[in-house]
Amino acid sequence: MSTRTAVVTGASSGIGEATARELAKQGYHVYVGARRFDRVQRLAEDIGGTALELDVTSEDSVRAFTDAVERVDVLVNNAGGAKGLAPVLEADLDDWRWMWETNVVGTLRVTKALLPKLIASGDGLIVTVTSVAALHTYDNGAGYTSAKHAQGVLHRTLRGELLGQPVRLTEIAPGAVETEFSLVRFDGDAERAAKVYEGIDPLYAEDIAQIVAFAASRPPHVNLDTIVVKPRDQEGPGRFSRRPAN
Ligand code: NJP
Repeated sequence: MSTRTAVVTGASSGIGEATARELAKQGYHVYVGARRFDRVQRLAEDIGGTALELDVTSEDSVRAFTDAVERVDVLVNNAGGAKGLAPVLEADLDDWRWMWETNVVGTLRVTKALLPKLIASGDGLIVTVTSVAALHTYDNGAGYTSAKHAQGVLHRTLRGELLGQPVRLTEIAPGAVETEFSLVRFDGDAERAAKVYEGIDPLYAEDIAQIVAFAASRPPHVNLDTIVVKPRDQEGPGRFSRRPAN
């Protein structure tokens, strides 16, 4: 049997990088894409995969990336993130555009381009990393929550549209995972980013990667539809139990 192949978008850090490592451990040849090519190149060397530059907001970049992938059994739509935390009254339109272009249209571009190959694989799987922000709203978060809701709707719509095709769809909606996510959200402000995880035991990228690998290792007739995963210390997007600072 030929080697099963996975594609992980946004594999230069966090959940994407950990997922690529986990799938490689399961025997997949993994195509890893992100804008920071040096990082995905190092990762690909480590796991015996293939690194490709990928900007999901660019039509040309997605075309070059998806053309280079000959076969795909598992697609992990992971590239994404948040920019800013502002009430609607003060919304930064560029931040909103970034979030919608990356999380929503980016997922659409990559999925649309790889769908024929996923179907042709005979047992395809699309994993989309959305968020608890795809299921709930929170104050000052509408740019991100609306984008993640839309990304979730895109993914869930495909579940119906692909009925009868040999493709499974799994949405993973995580709560707080300690990655570069908050650093990106707060424009490189490390102190502010660290506060998000202060006094809690957050999830780590590996926790999500193991869930992706579990979904991928189910037999073809088993579709894990939606997996919501949060730290024990988190009840909802903005509701945490925090240990007091020393
Ligand atoms: O964050 P981070 P996570 N084209 O910042 C890539 C969701 N999530 O691992 O291009 C291609 O470490 C970026 O690569 P680069 C979240 O919304 C997280 O936590 O080199 N790739 C990097 O590899 C996201 O969908 C939390 O900058 C692009 C990766 O995305 C997913 O989990 C909670 C790109 C981001 O890695 C992974 O995020 C939650 C582009 N245009 C949902 N733009 C959480 N961490 O708490 C960015 O509910 N990337």
